[in-house]
Formats: sequence, structure tokens, C-alpha cells
Amino acid sequence: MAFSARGGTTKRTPELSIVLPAHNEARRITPTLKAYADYVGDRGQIIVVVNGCTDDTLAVVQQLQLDYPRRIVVVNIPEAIGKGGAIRTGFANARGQVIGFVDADGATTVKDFDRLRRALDGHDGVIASRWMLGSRVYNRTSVLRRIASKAFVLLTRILFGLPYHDTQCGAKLFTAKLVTTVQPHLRHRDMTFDVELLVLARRFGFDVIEQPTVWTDYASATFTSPTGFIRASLAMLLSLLKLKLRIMRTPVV
Ligand SMILES: Nc1nc2c(ncn2[C@@H]2O[C@H](COP(=O)(O)OP(=O)(O)O)[C@@H](O)[C@H]2O)c(=O)[nH]1
Ligand SMILES: [Mg+2]
Repeated sequence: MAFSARGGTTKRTPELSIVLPAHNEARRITPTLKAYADYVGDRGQIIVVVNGCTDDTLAVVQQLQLDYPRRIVVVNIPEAIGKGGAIRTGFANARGQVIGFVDADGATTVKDFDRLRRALDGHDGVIASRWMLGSRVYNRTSVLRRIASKAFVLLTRILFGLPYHDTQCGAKLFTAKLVTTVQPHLRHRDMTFDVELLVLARRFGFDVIEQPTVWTDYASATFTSPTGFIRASLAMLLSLLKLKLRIMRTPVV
């Protein structure tokens, strides 16, 4: 009697891949990464995309990887590719049947990510929302940021007809089919990459729903000074307009 040698030919597909973008997260990533590595178990994978860091994020993540060698994949890109670039890289490395992403700072707990996962239920994607009835946001940052967020959503509705209340929340989950279809067309590196992803997904006819979430705001420095705020807002506006032009010029993506 021989043991079947076919074990190696059976492609073991993880059930779930979660991309964790990390830029200078040495001080915040450990509890998040541990919690998510425990959450995905042996049938899931976490792809940490470390990039443009000037702190010890890579060393911290590599140390944790020793505890979860089969669950944590680390991709290190020294040059700055932005959060959008990082998610795209993560998508390209993801092997799961369901593929998502979540912020490294712990804004979304595994409990809330799991609610998102359960909400996927036959849809092609589900995005977490901080602006729906039933959403809860702790530590909500400045009024300015809130206004900017509302204005941004309004623009995504006017320009692209997106039906969502919050395109920018850092927790999203999609089927592998959606990700592999849309991924080659993604270009945006900045914070408008979520909009690009959602617009393209709709263009391809995918059904992506929005689900209220619980969120704890750990803001970056982008909006902390008035000049930074204005600069970031203008850059995002420009980026959205570029996307609009591209969509208009490409009737079938
Ligand atoms: N890899 C990578 N991750 C990034 C970059 N910019 C932001 N992130 C990550 O994206 C997530 C959200 O960033 P954060 O600074 O918390 O943004 P905010 O909460 O929207 O103000 C965190 O996990 C960051 O580490 C980047 O340029 N590259
Ligand atoms: Mg944050």
C-alpha cells in the first residue's frame, strides 16, 4: 500500500486573505496583527504590505511572523507606493476565496470584521460604513475631517453615482472573482483608490453592499493642519476628476 502522492497536487486555497497595509506602524500593528492572525486561523492568511517606512515596522512584523509562519505573509516595498499601491500589491499576492483589507491601527476589531464577513453572504463585496444608521464611531476626529468626509461622499455620488454613505472606511471584503477582475485596472495610489475600486466593481456589474460598522478613529496626520487639510482635499478632488475622465473615455473597462 502506498500513500497517495497527490497531496501536493491539491491546490490548498485559503478561505480568507486579509491585506494589512502598514506605513510606519511599528507602535500600533502588534495587537492588530496578532488578533487578525488568530482570527483567520489555519485556513486564512494575512498579507502585511509594509512600505515607505522609516521606523521598525518591518522588524516588528517579521518577529510576529515567526509565531504564525503559515498565516502571515510579509511583502516589503521600501519605496512609498501609498495605501492604494499597498492594497493593490496585497491583492496581487492574495490567494483566498474571499479577499479583504483592514487598517493596521486597530480601527476595526476582528469582531466587527467578522460581522462584515458574515454580511458578504452571496454578495460580491461588502464595505464597512461609519455613516449609516447603526454605525458607531469612537474617538471621532475633527469637525473639519467630518465635513471633508461628507463632501467627499457627495462628490462620489455626483461624479460616479455611487450609492454609498462612506467609501473611505478602511475595512472592505470582496470575492476573489471581483478582486481578480478589477485588480489589473487599479491605478490610484492615494486615498481615492477605494472610490476607483468601487467604481470599477460597479462597472463590471458586481454587487457590493454597505454595512454599518463600529470604528475607532486613529487618524493620520493628513488633516491636522489647515494647510495639510487644503492640500489633501485638493489632491483628492483632482484625483477624482481624473478618474471621472478615465471612466468617461472608457465605455467598457
Ligand atoms: N503600505 C502602506 N500603508 C499605508 C500607507 N498610508 C497609510 N497606510 C496604512 O493605511 C491604514 C490607514 O492609515 P491611517 O494613517 O490610519 O489613515 P486614517 O485612519 O484614514 O487617517 C494604516 O494601516 C496605515 O498604516 C502607505 O503609503 N503604504
Ligand atoms: Mg487610522
